[in-house]
Amino acid sequence: GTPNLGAPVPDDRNRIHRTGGNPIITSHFTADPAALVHNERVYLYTGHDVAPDNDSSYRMHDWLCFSSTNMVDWEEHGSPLSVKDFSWAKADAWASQVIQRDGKFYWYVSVEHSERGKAIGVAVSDSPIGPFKDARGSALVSNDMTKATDIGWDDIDPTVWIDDDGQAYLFWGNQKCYWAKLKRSMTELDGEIHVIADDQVREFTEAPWIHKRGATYYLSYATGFPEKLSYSTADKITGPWTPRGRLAEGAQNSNTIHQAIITFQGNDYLFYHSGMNQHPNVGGSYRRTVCLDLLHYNDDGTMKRVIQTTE
Ligand code: FUB
Repeated sequence: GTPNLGAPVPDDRNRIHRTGGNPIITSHFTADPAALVHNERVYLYTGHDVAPDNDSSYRMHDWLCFSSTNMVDWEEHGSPLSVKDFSWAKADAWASQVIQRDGKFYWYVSVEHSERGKAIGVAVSDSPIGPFKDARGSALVSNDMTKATDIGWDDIDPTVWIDDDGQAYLFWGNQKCYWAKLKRSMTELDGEIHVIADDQVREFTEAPWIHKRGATYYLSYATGFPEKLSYSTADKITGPWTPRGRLAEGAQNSNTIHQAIITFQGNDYLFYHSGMNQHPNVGGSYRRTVCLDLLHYNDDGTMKRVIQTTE
């Protein structure tokens, strides 16, 4: 008979694919997607893997920006921000996110601090495609290396959220999920750093991402290693959070998966990265590539599991 190509499969998984095909970016190896909807356009901010094929370490010096009006065609906006733009940082353009407030765009990034391990910085621009410049001249979040209890690698993977009352929040972390309020300026923490209890974000590895649907807050994150995606929900941005299980299995050929979730023109989308090949180039855990699939909700507000599409 005739193969029933493209028909939805009758289970709770998302296999319908109307995004132009994975990977969505083939001009560079890209990782750690973050997406922003602004003026009917989706801005995609990514890390930039430049490790040679035989290298087993992250080689990441700058971030890239792309945009699309249809989720199929992606325009390149080059590299609007680099580790070099932070005088106090020395390496590792790791995961990031951009948010708009009061006509400005704030780009929160993970970097290696010159003296204090992994740290979070923030850059600012009048435009979503830059140019961006360091908004502080110092780290927004970093370790105090004089304290024996400080962990050198946990201040990574910022995600930022502005709640309905205008209060902004920063979530981040590795192994532990932290959050703090941000001042209206968006460039200073406001008050103490909180740690989400382990049983509220089970097996949390890294890569928190906040989104809201209706009255429900969703905190998605990478779990285990090699990473899968899981999520928790809450009635308030400050928690408590209830684990809701798996959002996606691991990404093809990559230890990490780092996701971002947006709604655009009535559809919900999951961005993540995989290690799939970009013919003729070989992909992998240090040569990743941003992918995109549709995301669907069940009637009770839980998210259907997303299966990576590979073509
Ligand atoms: O890309 C470097 C690091 O790997 C990110 O900060 C993590 O989320 C993981 O993807």
